[in-house]
Amino acid sequence: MSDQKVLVAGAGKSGIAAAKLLLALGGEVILYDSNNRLDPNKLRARFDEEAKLTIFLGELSRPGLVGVELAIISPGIALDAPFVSVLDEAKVPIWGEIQLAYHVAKGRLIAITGTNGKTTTTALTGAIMKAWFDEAFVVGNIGIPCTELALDTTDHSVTIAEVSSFQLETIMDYRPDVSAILNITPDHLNRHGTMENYIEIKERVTVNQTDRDCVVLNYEDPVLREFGERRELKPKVIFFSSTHVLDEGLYLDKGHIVYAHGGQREPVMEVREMQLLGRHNHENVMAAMAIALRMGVPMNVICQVVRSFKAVEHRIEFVTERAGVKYYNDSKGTNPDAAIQAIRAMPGPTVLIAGGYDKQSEYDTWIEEFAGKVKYLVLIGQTRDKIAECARAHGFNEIMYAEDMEEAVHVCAAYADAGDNVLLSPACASWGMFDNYEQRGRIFKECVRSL
Ligand code: UMA
Repeated sequence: MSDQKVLVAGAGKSGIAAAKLLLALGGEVILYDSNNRLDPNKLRARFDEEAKLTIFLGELSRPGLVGVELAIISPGIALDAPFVSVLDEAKVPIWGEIQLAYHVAKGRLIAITGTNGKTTTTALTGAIMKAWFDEAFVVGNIGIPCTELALDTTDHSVTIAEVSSFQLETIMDYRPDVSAILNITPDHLNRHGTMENYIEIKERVTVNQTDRDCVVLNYEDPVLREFGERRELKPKVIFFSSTHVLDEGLYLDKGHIVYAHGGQREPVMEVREMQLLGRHNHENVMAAMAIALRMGVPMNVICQVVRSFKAVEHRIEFVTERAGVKYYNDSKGTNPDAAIQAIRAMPGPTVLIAGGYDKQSEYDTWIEEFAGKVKYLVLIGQTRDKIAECARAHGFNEIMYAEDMEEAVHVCAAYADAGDNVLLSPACASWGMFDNYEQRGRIFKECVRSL
C-alpha cells in the first residue's frame, strides 16, 4: 500500500486505526468524516506531525477524490451514505476496515459472528488461545479495531476477531481459517433492510473459505442448520447443539457437554463446573470449544480455561439495547475514580445514573469528566444534593432526581435518544438503598429489561 493515496471514511476508532496502519505502510491518507462538527485539530493531534495526512470533514465531492486509489470504510457507515455514491462514480474500490487488516495481517484467523453472544465467545476463545499459543490477538467489534494490531501479527500468531454484520458488508477476499456463526435473529434491520439480506451478510463470513477451512454453526438455529447442510458450502462444518444429540460435533446432554467425533461420544465437562450461566452461554462455550479443537488446542487446556472464565458482571457490563439506546451496568463503580473509567469507556453520548451512600468523596474530577460525554445526570440516594451542588459549580446543569432505581431507569429511557448510552455508574456505595453493589446492579438490570 506504500505510496497509495487512500481515503479512510469515518474518524472513529476504526478510521483512526486504519489511517495509522496505512501511514505506517508508507501510504498517504485522507481521513474523512461526514460530521463537520468534529475538531480537525484534535484529530490531527492523534497522528505524528509529519504524517502524510489530510483531514476532510463535511460533504465529500468528486474533486476531493483526485488521486484516491482506494477507500477504507468504517463499520458504522452504511453503503447508502451519500458520499459512497461519489466513490462509486469515481470508481474507487471500497474495502471495509477488517478487509484492510486481513490484507496486512499474518498468521491464522478466527472470525466469530452472530447476533448475540459474539463478545463472550470471542473473549473466551481468546482466553483459550492465549493459554495455548504464544501470540494471540483479540480484536474487532469487541472494541479493538482489527487494523490496530494487524502489524503485530506474525506467521505464528492467532487472531481472534469478533466481526459484526456491518464489518462483513465490505469484505473482499477475507478468509478466516475458522469462522463461527452463533445465531441469527432480527437485528440492524434499519441498516440491512430485510432479514434475508442480514442473513446473507452474516453468512458472508464463509464466502472465501475453502475445504481447508472450517465453520462452526449453531444447530439450534434453523437458518444455520440449513446453511450448514448445503452441499455447495465449502468449509468443513462443525455443529454445536444445546438440545439435540449430534453424531458429530458438540452437544449438551443432561448437563454434560459431549464431544462426538469418529463414532465416539466423549463427555468433556458438566455445565455446573462453569461460571457462565444460561443456555446461551452454554452455546457460546460449545462454539469456543469447537473453534479451539479445530485449532489443535488439547481438550484439557480448553476445559481448564472454560472453568475459570467469568463474565464480568457489574463492571461496565452491557445489559441490553432498547429503542437504539445501549444500557450499561457499572454498579461496581462505587467511587469517583472507578466511575471515571466507566464514563471514558462509553462509546458516545451518555445519560448517567449516579449517587448513593456518602463516603465523603470529592466529586470534582469525576464531574470534569462529563464534558462532551454526559448529557444528563440522574441522581439517587443520600449524596444527591452534594453531587448536584458540585455539578452546578462546574457548570453542569442537566440534573434530575429520582426516588428509586425504577424511576431513574424510566427517566433515562425518556431522555436518551437512539444512539445514546445509559450508564449506571454511581461513584458512591450502594448502602442506604441497597444491600450491596451486586444487588443494585441486578435491580438496575431488571428495570432495564422490563422497559
Ligand atoms: N460516520 C460518517 N458517515 C456516516 C456515518 C458515520 O462519517 O455516514 C462517522 C461518524 O461521524 C463517526 C465515525 O464514522 O466519527 C464512527 O465510525 P464507526 O461508527 O464505525 O465507529 P468506530 O468508533 O470505528 O467503532 C466501530 C464499531 N462501531 C459500529 O459498528 C457502529 C464498534 O462496534 C467496534 O467496537 C469498533 O469499530 C472496533 O472494531 C460497536 C457497535 O456498536 C461496539 N457495534 C455494533 C454492535 O455490536 O451491535 C455492530
